[in-house]
Amino acid sequence: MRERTQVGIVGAGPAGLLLSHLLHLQGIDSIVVEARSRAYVENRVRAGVLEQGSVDTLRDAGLDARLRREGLVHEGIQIQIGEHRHRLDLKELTGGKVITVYGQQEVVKDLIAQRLADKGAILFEAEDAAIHDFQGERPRITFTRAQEEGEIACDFIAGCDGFHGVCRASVPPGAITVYDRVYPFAWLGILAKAEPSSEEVIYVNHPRGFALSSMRSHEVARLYLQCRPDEKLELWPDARIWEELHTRLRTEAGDTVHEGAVLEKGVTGMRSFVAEPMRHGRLFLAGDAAHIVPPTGAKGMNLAVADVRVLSAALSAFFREKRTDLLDGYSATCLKRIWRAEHFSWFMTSMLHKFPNEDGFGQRLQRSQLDYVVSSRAAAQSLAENYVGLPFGA
Ligand code: RFL
Ligand code: PHB
Repeated sequence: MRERTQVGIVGAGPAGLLLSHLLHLQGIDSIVVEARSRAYVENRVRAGVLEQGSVDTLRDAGLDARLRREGLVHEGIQIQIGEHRHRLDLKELTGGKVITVYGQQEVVKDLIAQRLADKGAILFEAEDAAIHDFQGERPRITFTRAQEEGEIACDFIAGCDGFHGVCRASVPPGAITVYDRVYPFAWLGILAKAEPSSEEVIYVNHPRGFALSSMRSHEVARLYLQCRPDEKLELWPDARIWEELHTRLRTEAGDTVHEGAVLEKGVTGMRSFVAEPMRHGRLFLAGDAAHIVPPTGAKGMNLAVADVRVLSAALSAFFREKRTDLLDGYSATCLKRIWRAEHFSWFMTSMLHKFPNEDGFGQRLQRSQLDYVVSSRAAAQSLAENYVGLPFGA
């Protein structure tokens, strides 16, 4: 199979799929090449929090019919220190902004349905994808699918293939600078058919380690526990997970955790990572392919949305008006938002987790920061402004 398209996209996560749709709205054609099956990408449980700007982007792109019906609008979050919960009124602190809880896999399902309804090409189960000649005028993507060799000739390649993808790895090492930090803990996450502990997302700093209570609906809870980076899931039967959740989410008012059938269980490592620049000739990296944040700030999917918003506008200016300035500015424009999110995610992670081997000085600094965030309007306002997401163009 040999095909030609304007933009060849590697990866059908939120970044690749949304880019394909935004380009379609501008009359630009693309082909998405994805290693996994449709069922796999639609059922991968990941992020849950959409910033206002991401919701607006999905709405403007006509993708919000189900999001409006099923998304849960949250006007605040809770920070729990020991057994005491404090509410941060995001809406009041940010002059009216809110977040929406809607699973990443639901965003992905909506995007795939829309691309297929628009006759968009998504090549699932494409193995051994490789990218070629992106330093020249005629880049190519090759792959194998159903035992057949495939090749896509394109004007540009969008590397939307996540942290472990092939696109970033195809850039000569000397051309990329990596900044990263690995944290000495991970998250054990479950999805459970159970009533959430609260109507809002709760971030807990507990002497036994961090915990997070979130949800996907009024009947499905999403819960996380800080664990060891090399944690073995077999050591965590459901009963042990629930016991630990009861302990860490307990408040002065008592137990707040409702148990239910565990639908999914997994361990997620925590790291901060940025690869600069995000453009290499005619290759543009977007989303997790270029940067990772620890999930404590709920920024990963939102950054993926922001990147492809910038990229689709830049590609559109190129195809319509032969303008190259927006493509030239892509990396710098995105990196400004990315570094703010990197800082915020590192800040939330540092403030909320128990660091192994932390000395008394470090523990007291952390406690002081927590007390400051829940008692000072200025500190709460800064956290809230970052959490709901900074405006585009800022
Ligand atoms: P994805 O979603 O990883 O998609 C990349 C796609 O590329 C495919 N792929 C390949 N295809 C072809 N050839 C290859 N060689 C390929 N290699 C990979 C993959 O199969 C996949 O389909 O990247 P994208 O689109 O950049 O999206 C990024 C987000 O997925 C990620 O940042 C978020 O999930 C992070 N995240 C959160 N982000 C938020 O904004 N809010 C949250 O509340 C939030 N919570 C989270 C999170 C991530 C978590 N985990 C599991 C890492 C909570 C967790 C637990
Ligand atoms: C989630 O609902 O999965 C979630 C919420 C907040 C986070 C991370 C994940 O910071």
